Amino acid sequence: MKTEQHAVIRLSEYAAPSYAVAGVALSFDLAPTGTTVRADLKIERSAGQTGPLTLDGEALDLKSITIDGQPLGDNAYTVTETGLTLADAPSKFTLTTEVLIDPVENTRLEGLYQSNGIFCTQCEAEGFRRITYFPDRPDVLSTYRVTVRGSKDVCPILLSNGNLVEQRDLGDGRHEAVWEDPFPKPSYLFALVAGKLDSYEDTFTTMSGRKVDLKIWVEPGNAPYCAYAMDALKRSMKWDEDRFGLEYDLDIFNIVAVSDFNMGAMENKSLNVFNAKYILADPETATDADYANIEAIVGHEYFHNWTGNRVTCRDWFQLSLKEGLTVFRDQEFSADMRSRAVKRIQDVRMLRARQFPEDAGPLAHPVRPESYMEINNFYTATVYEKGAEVIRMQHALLGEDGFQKGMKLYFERHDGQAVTCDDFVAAMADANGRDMTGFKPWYSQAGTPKVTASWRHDATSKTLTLTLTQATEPTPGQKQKQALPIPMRMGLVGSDGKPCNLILDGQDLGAETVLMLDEDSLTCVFEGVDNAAVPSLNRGFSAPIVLKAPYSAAESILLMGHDPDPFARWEAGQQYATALLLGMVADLREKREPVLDEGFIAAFGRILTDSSLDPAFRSLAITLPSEDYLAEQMRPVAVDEIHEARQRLRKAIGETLSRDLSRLHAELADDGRFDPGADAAGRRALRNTALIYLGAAETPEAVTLAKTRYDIADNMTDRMAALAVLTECAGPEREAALADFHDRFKDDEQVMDKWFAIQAMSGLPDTLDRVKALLDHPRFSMKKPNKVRALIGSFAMGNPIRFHAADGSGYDFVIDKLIELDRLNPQVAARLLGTFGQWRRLPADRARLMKTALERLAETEGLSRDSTEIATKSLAG
Ligand code: B3K
Ligand code: ZN
Repeated sequence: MKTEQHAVIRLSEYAAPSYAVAGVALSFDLAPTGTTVRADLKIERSAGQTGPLTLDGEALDLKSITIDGQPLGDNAYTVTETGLTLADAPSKFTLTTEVLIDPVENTRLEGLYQSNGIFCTQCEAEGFRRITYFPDRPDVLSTYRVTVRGSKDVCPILLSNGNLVEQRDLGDGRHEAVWEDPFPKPSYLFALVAGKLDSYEDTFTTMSGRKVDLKIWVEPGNAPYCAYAMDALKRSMKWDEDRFGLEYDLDIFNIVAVSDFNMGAMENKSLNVFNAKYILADPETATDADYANIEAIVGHEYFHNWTGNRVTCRDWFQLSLKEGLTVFRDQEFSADMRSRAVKRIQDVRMLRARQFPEDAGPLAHPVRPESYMEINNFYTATVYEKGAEVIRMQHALLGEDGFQKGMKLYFERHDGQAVTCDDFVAAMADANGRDMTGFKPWYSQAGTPKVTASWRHDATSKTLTLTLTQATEPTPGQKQKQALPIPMRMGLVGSDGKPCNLILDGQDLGAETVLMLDEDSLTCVFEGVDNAAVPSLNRGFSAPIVLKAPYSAAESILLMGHDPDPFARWEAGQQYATALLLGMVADLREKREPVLDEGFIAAFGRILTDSSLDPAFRSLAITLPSEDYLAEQMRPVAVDEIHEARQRLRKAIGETLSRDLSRLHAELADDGRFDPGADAAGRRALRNTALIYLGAAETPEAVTLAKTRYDIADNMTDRMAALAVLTECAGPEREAALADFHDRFKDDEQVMDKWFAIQAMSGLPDTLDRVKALLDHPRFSMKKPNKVRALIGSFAMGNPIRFHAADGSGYDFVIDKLIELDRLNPQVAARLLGTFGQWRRLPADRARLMKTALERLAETEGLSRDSTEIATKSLAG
């Protein structure tokens, strides 16, 4: 494998930039295959710095270069595939370059590209260097003046960051717009969009009374689908004022939705660009999960205006400085808008599904990584979601007031700067007069700590002795692990179901406390415990750890029914289900008939019918842990038995609770008026979970019920739930529903993604053949990331039983497509490739097949840096 050609970048080698760029003037003459970009950069050597001036630049065709208007001789500069170096640059000068770029050929979707005829940019992390020569690093902050020229027909709308300062007709069928952004920003926040766009408009008045024009720009005809995103934006703006005291800082805020985008969205200053999937919604085409995602992502990008844009990262190793913090902020926003308990459960499920496997696999890295080959590979669940947990623990340590004091100091000190994670922790510490040094290893140590709990009740002394022990497995490049400070929020639930008072060293702490496990082990003796109380640990998931606690079935049932913390109630059910399912897996492997635990099903039934509980919570509480989660709990992973055990338990629940499920299904029918709010969505979720369990019983009545629900559905949530049941049951109803769905939505780009994905995730044996056939569907294209993720990504990541087919056909198929995709869009290819890192966890036969497929990709001539890094680490780790 040719890894030598890709350099490794290290945090330890960070050096401040030798030149500053005080001002940038860009002018674009837009044309699909030959756009000219002229850049005038006001450059100044930084005090005390020596050395040549190196500007990054890739895939640029340099047409001219001058210093202070004087053309440069050929030996005054050198141009390579990655940049331009000026050996003897003066200490203060204006550098002017003119380059030609090709937006149409740009299938990487980094830099300037076209999506459905719309010009658009994506610069984070290092896309700006594909637009012009520039020190493309986040610690070079400049003000930008951007002139955009384009055809009035093809590009009636011309947008960039900041304020529109001039607009004129050029008389030759072209026009120009000039935008100025008064806030200094790094190049990764630059954006330009031009094309035929409709707008959906509104205004927001900030807390100091300034009126802000809000515009969401979409492909023609899509404006009616922007109402929810606009509402989410206005609520985000208000929430950031109310909770964080942060006000928007310009008079205009634009969002553009495009069809082809490498990720969810991008927080460019005052010109956010979104994957259309996270903007467009109406009840017929968007599920409740889509609505929730739109709210969260619109919030997330908006919140970046302060956490990311006003204060940015010094270098890309500090990515979590803005991402972990902004995820924490968007999670809190959604929690304040919806049910806090439900949001917390969803976030933890996501962390366990995506981040825990990452932390336990060959790509494990700390929240603040120490090295990378390709930075785009580090927009990970660890940097984002674990990063948010690291912020959440600081919030818990300092309390809301203390945390807000820390945020205030952070902005006082660093507004307009590019800083580090250490600067953030220092602001938190200094604002609260606390030493937080001990907390910092959470940023630098990879791996999920495992905390083992044990306890003993002594009836004579009326004490309960609780011991907590922590250990973290080695991760690639980090053999030695240290004890981390683990805040463990906990309580004791008496055998009568009532909370006990916690008395430690004679001190009454009330019903709940936070223990700090900051060494290998901690033992606490709770006094005055007169019955065999059960510890309820890591309430609210106070620390991102794996907890191993020896609960008996009866103890789990007690916590499921009585824990005052809703997260802990949910967790008790999940852990009970996990133990039960893993027992069934062991039985299946030993060819024994698995034991189905009736006590467990009865406990599920009690939650199902407990009308005092929020329906959204009930829906989550009766959902079994995923196959991937179960796989995480065992080595080697018994892929087939996990699937089989889960199917059997689902079926048993469906059959045993069929009366309650049918009754609930009938009771929860809505009155036909769609409301996207959390309460109505919660009722739909519970009703559809009931439908899914009834479907799991696989009776003809269940199939008929699902088909009827499909036919009469008046919203996408219900339609998709019914379709999900049907796609698991071979037969005419399934084919009829899939054909109907296709006919209804074949012209809708976003909805067709759902149609591709649901077929790719079907557990039926012919799924791979179907997926292969769908590659030829006119709507499918390897150049469209959403389509690739829907069809190939859903198969590789959302269909364990078919992806891990024993003959290796699933692996071979996905690798073939990733080799093809790597040439078009390395970033998206590398993202999907990560799943091949799990080969070591599999039984020998599958491990060999998966590894062989991965090796085949690794040896491909001309493989991108992105995929090379993932493949190399996955093979080595
Ligand atoms: N900051 C962008 C992600 C950019 C990803 C580049 N590979 C979106 C976000 O986190 O808000
Ligand atoms: Zn972000």
